[in-house]
Amino acid sequence: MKKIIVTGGAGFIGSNFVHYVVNNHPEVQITVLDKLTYAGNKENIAGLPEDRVKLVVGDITDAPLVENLVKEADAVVHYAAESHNDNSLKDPFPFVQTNLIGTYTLIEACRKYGVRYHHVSTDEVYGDLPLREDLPGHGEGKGEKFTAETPYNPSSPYSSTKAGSDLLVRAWVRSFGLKATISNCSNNYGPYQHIEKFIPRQITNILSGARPKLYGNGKNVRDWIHTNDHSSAVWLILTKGTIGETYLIGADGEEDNKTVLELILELMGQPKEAYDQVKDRAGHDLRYAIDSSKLREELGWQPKFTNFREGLADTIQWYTEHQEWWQAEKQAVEANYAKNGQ
Ligand code: NAD
Ligand code: TDX
Repeated sequence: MKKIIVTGGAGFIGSNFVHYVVNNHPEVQITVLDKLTYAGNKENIAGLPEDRVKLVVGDITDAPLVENLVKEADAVVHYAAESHNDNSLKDPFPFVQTNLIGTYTLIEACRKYGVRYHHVSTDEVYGDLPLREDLPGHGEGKGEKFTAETPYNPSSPYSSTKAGSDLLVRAWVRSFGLKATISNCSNNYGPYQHIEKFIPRQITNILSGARPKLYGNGKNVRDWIHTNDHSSAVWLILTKGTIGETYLIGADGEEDNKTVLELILELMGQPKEAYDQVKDRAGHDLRYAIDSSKLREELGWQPKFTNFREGLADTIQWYTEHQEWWQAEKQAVEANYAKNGQ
């Protein structure tokens, strides 16, 4: 595994993965293929050694470009996507184009040149779970977290296109012998996350003197994982995973949104109630929770960044120290939300 292509390597999770590989696997050379949409930023991978990381600005739906890169590579790790649920509710087309046609273009090239492929996906393909408080035994029983056997049941245009892309990969493995693995991870947090997403939006609101915005009653639960733990899991699956298998990645980090917001407010020295409740998201998934025992037992993976309070404090510090990274976009992102009453 000497030469890898990382699609979406200028986005949030992809760029953290590029940093992870550069820091931990000195023998690996990385080509980042990224369109630099509003969510991609070449600053995210600036300053890395030029002999190890090359950025190609291009679209994963561009088949000739993709083929030219893939034929020279040992593996493709596919992160590029349209990734924000709220955007997918306003305009689903780019999600269909990038998430479905883009994945199709990559797996066709990998099949043609016999290249190893890892598909990065989300727990949202499984739909949502009831809140623990509504379950007998408060959700400790079997079947109350997502596993690789949970039926697909996506809710939003975003998650349905991710689900479709996973199914393309599964079919290419079975029908064409594509050398692929799939991972479905829970909600990531950490540096370089776009300020449209929940945690960075609230931190940058407070830093800008605006009030945080909580959708609905804030009881919705997300299973938070530090993006560095996601990176270590993807590297392990890429190098030690069984072809054709799906691995769920999660670090037992369930928290409801109101609790996360109150923790951000506390860590930033604000009163607990200094936020606005705004219009709920249409079709808002209630709870996600990952059972990652397969990854832990078969591949020996363990998350390292499991102290959420500490991870959040570090993330707040990162946004505080990198205001030039997000400030130019803040007004436009908030104006867009305001149009929707959020
Ligand atoms: P992001 O929106 O921050 O980054 C996406 C990147 O893909 C950007 O750099 C963008 O420029 C690039 N891109 C978009 N369309 C492209 C195209 N057509 N061609 C080439 N590049 C293109 O997303 P993220 O949050 O870092 O998510 C990365 C991946 O991880 C996605 O596949 C997402 O579904 C998955 N995932 C995300 C989370 C999460 O919590 N954010 C959790 C599980 C899985
Ligand atoms: O301002 C906000 N207020 C709020 O209450 C925003 C932006 C979000 N929320 C809520 C909605 C969700 O319950 O916070 C939760 C997290 O929202 P997002 O950051 O938009 O993430 P989510 O919709 O859960 O999806 C994320 O995790 C799974 C990523 O964006 C996806 O790419 C990934 O697949």
